[in-house]
Amino acid sequence: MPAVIVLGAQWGDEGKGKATDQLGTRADYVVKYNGGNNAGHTVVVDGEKFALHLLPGGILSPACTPVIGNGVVVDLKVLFEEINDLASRGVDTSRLKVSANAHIITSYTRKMDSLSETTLGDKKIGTTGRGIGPTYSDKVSRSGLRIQDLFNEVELRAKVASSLSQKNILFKAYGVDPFDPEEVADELLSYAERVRPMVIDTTLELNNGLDAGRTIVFEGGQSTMLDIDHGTYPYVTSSNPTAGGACTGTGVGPTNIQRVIGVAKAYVTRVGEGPFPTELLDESGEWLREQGHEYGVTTGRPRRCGWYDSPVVRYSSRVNGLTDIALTKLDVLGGLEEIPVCVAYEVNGERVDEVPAFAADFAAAKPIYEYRPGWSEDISGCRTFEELPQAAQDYVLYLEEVSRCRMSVIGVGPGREATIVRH
Ligand code: 2SA
Ligand code: GDP
Ligand code: MG
Repeated sequence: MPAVIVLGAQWGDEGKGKATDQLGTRADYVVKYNGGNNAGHTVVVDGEKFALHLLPGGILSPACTPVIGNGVVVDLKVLFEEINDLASRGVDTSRLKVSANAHIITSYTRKMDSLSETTLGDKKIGTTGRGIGPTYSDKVSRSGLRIQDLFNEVELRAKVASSLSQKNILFKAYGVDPFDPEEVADELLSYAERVRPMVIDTTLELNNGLDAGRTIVFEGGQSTMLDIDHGTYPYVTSSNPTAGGACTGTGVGPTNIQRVIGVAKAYVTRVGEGPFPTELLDESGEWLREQGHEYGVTTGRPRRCGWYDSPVVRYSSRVNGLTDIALTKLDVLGGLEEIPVCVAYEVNGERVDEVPAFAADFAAAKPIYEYRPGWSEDISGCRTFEELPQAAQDYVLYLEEVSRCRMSVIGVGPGREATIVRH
């Protein structure tokens, strides 16, 4: 495996952290290619739980080099808090590499995020409030700050002053205290010497690594349906979690990528606002939330829960060119008499088999369900497909058929070991 992408096939929190960590134990590099500390990836190693936000999954594997790629947005305060936290738990973080081209989240882009949510009112996106959107807006409008700017004080101060000359007008108009450019620059510069040894040309490092026969796992943050291009716009994040983002977010070409693994939960969750056809607003949704411990890793928000939506996973399979699906949290469904699976939608009285291209149609989509028999056994100890109860095997085979992608790995618990590998 020269290079493998691991990305979310639904609306996030499918268990990408566990999948990346597992592959990371065998890879030379784990590279984060999009997003920032909006992500929350849980990894459980020997019963010990780690919640990673900005640091790539590979940080927990001693032989792996974790890399923050150019497509990531970096909050330096959070970066060092996370490094300190892991170091205090005995994790060696010295191998971390950071792209000189990654953009920096600032105190003012964080404030823009919360201000924008407040002014949107009941049309708010439900962001994590980490400054992600405004930092990517600055990147795209060519007024962003990059990690390399930390090493040229004069330039950095000028860039901060230029950016704030416009933003402070907006802040004042909304009754927000303006930011002092010198204070903002001082804070950013206070991290410069500490981050300097980590900063390299990550694109060159990764391509040289590939030439030398090394292996890479690309770790997607958020998920396909939250993608700025392919997700449920505007209820999306501001980056490309989809497979193409792994190339643009790292500078590694698509011809190096051998497998694209979509991580999909055996049901669906979503945090934040936006359409979600199979959402359960009744006690079944409550049941899934409690059984699956569905609360945000970054914000603690309760996740919205619903049944497996196969048009969404088919869509994901298509836009990412998935070669495999890792199906997670199958164990959570134990105890149900029957399990609904969405196979198509009804939109304005008509059956629609695929995710509609028009947002208004997706917002109006009602799920059409097929019902599969459930199982009552605890499957968390199963380690082969054949050990699963027949109904659980049949459920997986059915999901495989309706999702049109092979399900190569099945998760039956949060730990590294609670995994069934089929292919
Ligand atoms: P943002 O902050 O601008 O990226 O928010 C835009 C939308 O993207 C969603 N989003 C997420 N969805 C699921 N999980 C995420 N990470 C955390 C976790 C979330 C948390 O792992 O639990 O703790 O709440 C994540 N990050 C962003 C977000 O909900 C908006 O819908
Ligand atoms: P990510 O953002 O995709 O990495 O996922 P999160 O870490 O936000 O949420 C997934 C949650 O499910 C975490 O608490 C994981 O420890 C847990 N998890 C992952 N795979 C499984 C599984 O197969 N079964 C169970 N019960 N929990 C899992
Ligand atoms: Mg998560």
